[in-house]
Amino acid sequence: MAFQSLCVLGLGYIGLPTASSFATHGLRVHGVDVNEKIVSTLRAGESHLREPGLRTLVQAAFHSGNLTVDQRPTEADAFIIAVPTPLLAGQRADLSYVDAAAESIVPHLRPGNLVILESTCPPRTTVDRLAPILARSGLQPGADFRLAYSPERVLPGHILREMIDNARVIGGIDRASAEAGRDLYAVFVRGDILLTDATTAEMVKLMENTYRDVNIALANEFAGLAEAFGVDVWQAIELANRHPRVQILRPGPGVGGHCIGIDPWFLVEAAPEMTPLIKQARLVNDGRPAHVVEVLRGQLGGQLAGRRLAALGLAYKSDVDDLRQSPAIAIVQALVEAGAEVTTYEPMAAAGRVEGATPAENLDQALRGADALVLLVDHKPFLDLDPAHAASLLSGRQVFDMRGALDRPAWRQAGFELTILGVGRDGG
Ligand code: SAJ
Repeated sequence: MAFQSLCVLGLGYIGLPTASSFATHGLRVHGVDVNEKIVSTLRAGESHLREPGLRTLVQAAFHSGNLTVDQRPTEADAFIIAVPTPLLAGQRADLSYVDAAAESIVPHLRPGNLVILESTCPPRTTVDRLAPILARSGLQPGADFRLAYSPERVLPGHILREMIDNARVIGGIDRASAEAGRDLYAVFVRGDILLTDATTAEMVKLMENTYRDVNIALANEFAGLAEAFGVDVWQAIELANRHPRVQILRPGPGVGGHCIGIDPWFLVEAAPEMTPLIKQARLVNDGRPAHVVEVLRGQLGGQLAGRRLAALGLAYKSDVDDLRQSPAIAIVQALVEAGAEVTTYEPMAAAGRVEGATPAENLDQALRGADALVLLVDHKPFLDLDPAHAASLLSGRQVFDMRGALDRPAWRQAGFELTILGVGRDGG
């Protein structure tokens, strides 16, 4: 199948680069976002998201004359739905954005069209939920139009490269739908394009992120054990990973972002009695911010009230500007609640704020006069921080490395007492 025009619904971290890539590859692309502010920002030639290379790509897409943006969809050869699927209270998937996007397509759907869902969804969403909504057009999925599920799999911070190079799974409601999906993505995807059915593709996506969540939970549990047994977990992991069939991930202050901390719940919600391990991993990772707060409390003489803490990083992981479900934010909130005087600094998202904490405009401002430095996110500028310079600004000499990322000898040399996540009293 050949495609001339495309409508992309949702212009977030996935929809915007996807729409822009198709536009720079010659398709006429109509990008849709219900948020007026996002549409006007894009029309002004700016990107509302910070992701390496994205601004340049979006500008190239507009310059090509192939990209338009609006709050409403239009007719097109193909539609891609890339809207969020957040969690509701009670850890249930919120599919209202998917429903609304599908409903907005209905009046524009024509025979021969292709509809692709990219949003992460519980198993069977494409077949049991999306197909019936689209059938309200009077057209039958499969017989009159093609319908497929194709999960995005890109890593924030590396989206542009991974969107092109990663293998892409396309699950059709029938073979012709999967093949139509392949023909569309082959426009810019260089990785393998693997065809399957829609529900398998949904499961694949959930399995990938659940696999990562469970493995991070394991690393976090090891970190706790190392703290209890006087072991340096970072050294232990490095040694264990020399085994040819072991690859332990990194412990940390928790799992944030819009994907890994959410998607496993879609499986738990769908089959609670069949997912004790998946649920437990979620609980382990969600318990990490509280653990970090206890580590700080313990090292600061059992008392957080009145302590002046410089909290470095609010994003959910290094070198991204995304603050969604960030464990760093949960930790700062808890420290503020415990009475600590917290100054935060987030170089990737200047607008990042936590109620009750003081946002600093730069690193020096964050450090000046603080009793302790608390590294919550391993952003590059923090790893490049010169300990001697930090010593000239901080009042106290305590450093909490909650990512196991700092250069220990350099910080100790500058006179700091280090507390490293996952390192017991005798370790490190
Ligand atoms: N984290 C750890 N230890 C690790 C790895 C990560 O504590 O060893 C933490 C991070 O600090 C962060 C969270 O986990 O808070 C998630 O970070 P991540 O880099 O593992 O993943 P995401 O959420 O940025 O992107 C994931 C990716 N999925 C997999 O690697 C299986 C990406 O490929 C998906 O496209 C993305 O979810 C998504 O959109 O679903």
